[in-house]
Amino acid sequence: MERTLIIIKPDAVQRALIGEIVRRFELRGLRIAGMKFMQISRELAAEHYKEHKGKPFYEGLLDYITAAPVVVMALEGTDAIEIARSTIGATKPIDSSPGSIRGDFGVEVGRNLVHGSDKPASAERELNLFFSPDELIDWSRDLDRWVFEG
Ligand code: D4T
Repeated sequence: MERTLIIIKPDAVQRALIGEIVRRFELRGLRIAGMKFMQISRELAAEHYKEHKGKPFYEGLLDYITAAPVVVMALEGTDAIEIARSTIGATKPIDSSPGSIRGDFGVEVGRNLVHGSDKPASAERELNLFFSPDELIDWSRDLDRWVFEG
């Protein structure tokens, strides 16, 4: 089982897409381990996106992610990181397949609706940034044996 951090970004929240996006991850089979509605501070945004510091889009990225509330989710499941990223679609909506969230609802890279961790080390770092241990719940669903083989 792997965990990943998902952010339903300000554009998706403003466009009333929270339910649609949560629905897609739920129907894919990933299990929610944590979820909250929050406003990201400039400091937290800078920490989250520190690998992009100095890039031309960095300040705009911080403006965007702090512009309105977001929903953060911890999702878990077999290969949850890659599974979530395929449901989200490619970084640039123009490259995203129809059927993915960005491919169905996105146009511009700077308004790409959802974030998903890109590898296990990032997932661990990002989950620690956005959730305290007591906000993440260990539980199982009755349907898990119909989604996960193990
Ligand atoms: P996030 O991190 O938002 O889920 O996006 P990705 O994981 O898919 O992509 P990323 O880390 O490479 O980019 C982070 C963030 O920066 C924005 N961005 C990126 C941008 O505005 N212009 C650009 O040219 C690039 C490469 C979009 C996502």
